[in-house]
Amino acid sequence: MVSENKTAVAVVMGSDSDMAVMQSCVDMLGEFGIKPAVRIISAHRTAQIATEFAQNAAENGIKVIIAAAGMAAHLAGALAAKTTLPVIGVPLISSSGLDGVDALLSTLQMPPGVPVATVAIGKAGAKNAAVLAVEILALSDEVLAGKLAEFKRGQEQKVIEKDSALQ
Ligand code: RP5
Repeated sequence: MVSENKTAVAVVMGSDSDMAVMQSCVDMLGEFGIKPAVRIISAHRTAQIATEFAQNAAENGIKVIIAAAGMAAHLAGALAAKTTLPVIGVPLISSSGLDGVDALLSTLQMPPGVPVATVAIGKAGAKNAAVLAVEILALSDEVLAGKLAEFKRGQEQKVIEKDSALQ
């Protein structure tokens, strides 16, 4: 069962400066009982380690890789180049002054044949990366599928309650 595999998801980020945002991804995975492997690996500063991580990920039990970076955000693409696992890219806002659009395009604009499933910039994207990873894993995990359905129902209920409070 995937839900019993504590390392089914890897959350990789380019720098420790990305952790503040990516903690929300880790927390969201935690809501589904998933404790990810969390790594700081840079596509540029530790390129060899990035390659080795991606090459060995499947063998190490990883099913989905979430990769987050800012600036020239090549991490998700660099990992996707070296694995057949699904890679979810999270573009982050950095000190570049470009509001994360630099990272968005760097993550998103992959050549045909090497996809990176790119989510929104920043914290919203970090949370959605976790939900998307759960959705992928839930395809072959009934327990996780149940938790996912419950999560979606809870989300719906919250909006309904907020709407009712306004009436
Ligand atoms: C990227 O460069 C990292 O993902 C981070 O978002 C950005 C800046 O890194 P630091 O200079 O803060 O380490 O590779």
